[in-house]
Amino acid sequence: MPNRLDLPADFRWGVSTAAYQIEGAVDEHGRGPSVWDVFAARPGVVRDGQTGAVACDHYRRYPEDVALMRGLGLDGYRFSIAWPRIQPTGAGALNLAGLDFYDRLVDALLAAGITPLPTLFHWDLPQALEAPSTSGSAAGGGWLNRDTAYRFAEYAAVVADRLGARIPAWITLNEPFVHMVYGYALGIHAPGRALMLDALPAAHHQLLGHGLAAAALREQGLEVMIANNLTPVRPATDDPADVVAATAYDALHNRLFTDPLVLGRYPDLSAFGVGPDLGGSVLEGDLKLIAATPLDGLGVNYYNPTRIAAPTDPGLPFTEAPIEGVPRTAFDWPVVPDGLRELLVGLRDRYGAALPPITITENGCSVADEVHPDGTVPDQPRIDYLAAHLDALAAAVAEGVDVRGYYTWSLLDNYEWAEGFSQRFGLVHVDFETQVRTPKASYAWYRDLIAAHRTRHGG
Ligand code: IFM
Repeated sequence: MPNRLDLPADFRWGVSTAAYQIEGAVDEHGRGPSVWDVFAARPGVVRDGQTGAVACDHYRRYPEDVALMRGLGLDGYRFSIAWPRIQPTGAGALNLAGLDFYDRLVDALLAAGITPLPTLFHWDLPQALEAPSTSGSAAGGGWLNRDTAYRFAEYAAVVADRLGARIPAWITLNEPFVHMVYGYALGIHAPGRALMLDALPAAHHQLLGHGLAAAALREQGLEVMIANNLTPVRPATDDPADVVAATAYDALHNRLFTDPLVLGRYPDLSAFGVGPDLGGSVLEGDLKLIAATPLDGLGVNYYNPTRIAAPTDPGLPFTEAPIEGVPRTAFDWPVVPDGLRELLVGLRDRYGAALPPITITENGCSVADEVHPDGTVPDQPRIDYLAAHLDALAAAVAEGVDVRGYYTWSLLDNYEWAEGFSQRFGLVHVDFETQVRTPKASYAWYRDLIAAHRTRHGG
């Protein structure tokens, strides 16, 4: 059986974070409000009313965090750029102080020998694009509004213009599926809209934004990626009704966000009563535009498989069924490492030669970590999780899937959206009162793995 040390010699090791989850400093140096600032301030929507106003204070403490990354021996660091730091109202005038922060961060990373891998949008939309009435902006409705896709491309172009010479590859969007479902269909995340299937235009407009931004990035000679949250979908039983439900769910979760990029078309969503124009949002030429700039890499965020059964009520064509008999994370997510192999091999089988090279842009688990009196954080469940997933990844590579790198989620414990600070995903423990960083046992394990992999390949 191949294992993680068998991953290819040029395999790239990294960690991932996102702006609102770590930066804090939400009012600093001209940053405008984001939908998350406004949403998290609403009573009852986030556990214990917590917000990302301070988070890990990374905006000020980034030199210490880059030093931690250097200690790991990373090849790459995936972070996100906060759009409201660059364009406080989501359009027009640039906030140079905001750009300067990422300029300094990029310099620090390069000095540490770490390649920056920025994500342009990880859910912190400028609030002005959501609610024009409060901001005077021309647009509104966030990603429900087609105009947001064009604003996004403008923002991508200006950021790339400033930073592109030092950063070869760029990720446009993070997890457009999760953003659509949690933000627009269920209202669990910002901007808190609960539109159910009427949220579908937010899927199309994000993908349109990707296509427009991808063209702008490519014009500057840059490589383009997207980070999709993908899941292998397993029917609960082999009953045909469960299989049909699983096919419908797979179309919504996986194919809706990958088929248009790779195949230039949307999947069949008729099981949802939705036509090919996704609620009237798809206009002539859009799909061509979305696929026009081929992806240089597909980012895959994997956490767990999904088990699907026939619907129990008429609202949706599926029901989610529990996955039993496996370990669970602190978040109660099932731990199924082989699901990663299954997902990757399934993508290769589905898209064949059209599948771009893959990078795992997120994978990790939350553990109820505590700093022990001797200063250690013994997070063995995380080590077990990472080791098993990397072995599953090596198995997929041995089966011929082209996977170029692995970025674990996350460097630091951070703000886990509606769960506040209750879910710790970091290799490094953060005391959110004092901001003291304490590397966990998994930090040393990951550092040693990266070193052992290099030694194995003569590096
Ligand atoms: O913290 C999130 C991240 O922002 C997006 N992907 C999943 C992570 C864990 O829930």
